[in-house]
Amino acid sequence: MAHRVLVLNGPNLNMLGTREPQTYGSQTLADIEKMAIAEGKTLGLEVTCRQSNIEGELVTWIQQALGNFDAIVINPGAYSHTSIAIHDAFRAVALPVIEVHLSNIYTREAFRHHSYVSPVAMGVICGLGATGYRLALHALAEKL
Ligand code: CA2
Repeated sequence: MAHRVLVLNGPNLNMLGTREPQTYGSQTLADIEKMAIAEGKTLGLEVTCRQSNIEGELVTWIQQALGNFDAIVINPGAYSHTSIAIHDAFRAVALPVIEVHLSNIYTREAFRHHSYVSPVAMGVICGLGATGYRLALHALAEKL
């Protein structure tokens, strides 16, 4: 059976493609999700994509991933830098997680340099734009 991967995107990522293309690229979230599903197929992964602007909704989806998904790829958006709740949810489910950021958070403001998700992630990819999601799926295809 194909491995099931949940691709989660956090707050404001539904705005991709409309503003700040120099930071986040010109692709929309729909473009990225379409690409992730197609890339997943080539790798034998069944990819499901969800986005929320609500911290608790992301926590609930992470909890519900247990038993329903084999791994999670997440761009937690600004919750990366603030959310102990998302950190705790990943610890609770103990599924393999890859954290993705479109921008290089280390070349930006100091408040983006710390992520609560990174310590509970198998790996972290940042600064490579939408390619980061593809690379995360490749890593999971090798490691699952
Ligand atoms: O680089 C990333 O992927 C981020 O996770 C994006 C978050 C930011 O808070 C993180 O520090 C790094 C913000 C996403 C905002 O997306 C927008 C897209 C278009 C227009 C405005 C915001």
